[in-house]
Amino acid sequence: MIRLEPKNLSKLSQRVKGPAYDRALTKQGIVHIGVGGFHRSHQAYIIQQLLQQGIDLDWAICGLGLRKEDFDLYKKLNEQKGLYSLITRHPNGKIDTEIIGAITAYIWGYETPEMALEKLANYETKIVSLTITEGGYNFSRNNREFDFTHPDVLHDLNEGNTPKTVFGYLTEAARRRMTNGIPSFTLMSCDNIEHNGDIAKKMFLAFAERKNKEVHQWMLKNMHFPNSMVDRITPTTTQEDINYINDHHHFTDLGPVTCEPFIQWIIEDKFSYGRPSFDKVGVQIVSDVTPYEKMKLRLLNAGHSVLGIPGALHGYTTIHECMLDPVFKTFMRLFMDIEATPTLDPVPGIELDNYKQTLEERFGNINIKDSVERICSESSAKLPTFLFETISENIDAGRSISMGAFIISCWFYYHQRGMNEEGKPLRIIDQMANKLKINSKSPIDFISNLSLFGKLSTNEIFINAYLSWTKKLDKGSKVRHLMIEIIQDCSV
Ligand code: CS2
Repeated sequence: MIRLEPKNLSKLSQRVKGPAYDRALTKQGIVHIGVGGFHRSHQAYIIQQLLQQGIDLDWAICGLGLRKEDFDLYKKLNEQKGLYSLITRHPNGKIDTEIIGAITAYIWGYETPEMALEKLANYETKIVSLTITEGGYNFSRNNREFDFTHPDVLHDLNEGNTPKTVFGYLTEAARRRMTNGIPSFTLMSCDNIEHNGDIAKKMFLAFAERKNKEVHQWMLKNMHFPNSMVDRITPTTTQEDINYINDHHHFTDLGPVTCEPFIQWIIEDKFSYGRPSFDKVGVQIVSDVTPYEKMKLRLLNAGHSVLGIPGALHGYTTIHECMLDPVFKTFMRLFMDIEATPTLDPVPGIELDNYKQTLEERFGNINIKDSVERICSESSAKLPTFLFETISENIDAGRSISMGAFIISCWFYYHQRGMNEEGKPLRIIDQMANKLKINSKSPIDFISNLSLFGKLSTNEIFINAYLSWTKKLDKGSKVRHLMIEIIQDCSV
């Protein structure tokens, strides 16, 4: 079987769409930290569309992994010299496959830190982009301040230590650029956090200020941090995806990515050292991204959790399976209409009803098989952004929080029981899993963690609503049954 690698590209081009540009002529203007499925279905795909037009050849991507766990992808991508297939699965069963060549190198900084630093400090690097996950910004939920107690952060603050964290790496890279008179790169966060650019700015500057005052001043003056809203549902790659490439296109790809057809990227025009012609490939450039990101986080991302957490307890394994159940579908829509939408600001050019309708269609895409396991993973980092703010604002405005509180009570049982209602164990993937398990002795203990639940942990209205559901679940009520109860209450 022919393998996916540069020397086979011309042969493969008869079977499947691929890079029509000469990869050797490109320069790596972007270094991306946190290459995963999402980066590869979103940013790398967009960059490929630019390169295909023969423009912006200076903006190819060098992937950078700083964690031990990045080894697996490093190995796969290095064997294929950054090439991989993107499999886009449409709701009607149509499948498009495209070989993406926009990632032209990958550095595993965990093993070769100096190589990573050199790349970050290189004058050709003009943008450093990030998908380091919601939890990667190292701030406390409670006051949104940088957490200086993290052992790796303490390690990185020590003079002369080789960095371990993204904060250590980027501050050292900034120091080298400052010393060598090289302009600052733009730090472009592509994570699902409200004001992701502002948060990145606050956290990276907080670290730099402690590490080196001069570098901190230089970053403050020269480094820009655009806010952005990024969107494309990208399930975890499965063996089925690997087999699909084998069976249908007759070549071997060690790391394909599957995604939905929908793609959106809205970004503020705040760049330190130039940017690709994003507008030529459908990226929207705006002066303020706030209303868009709030809409996406509180409808799409929260909608996912609202389906996924009770879905996992009920025994569903994918999001589309939840959507096929009228109870889950109606519940999710009611949550969006009654609890999420009132917290949103007007969104220029977007009709919210249409947006929500599109979300229902996207969630219902039967072909992408997005697992509830992926949706529930790292909920301790996701829910504070996707859901807690909505609940707090509704409390302040005297509005209903019934559905939001119900989801948190399901989340409590998810950790306490560790199994679904059919008695099947759940695979819980969360950095805080142990802590949450220990805290799940009682519903009150569960929400007592101030740095996670913030002001909700002491809010009487929230506690009462949340306990009213945990009591019912405790007495044996089934999740789906309670969802029906809530739906009926809403229609009275
Ligand atoms: C999901 C997101 O992680 C999650 O819980 O909601 O990964 C979502 O699929 C993406 O943000 C879509 O753009």
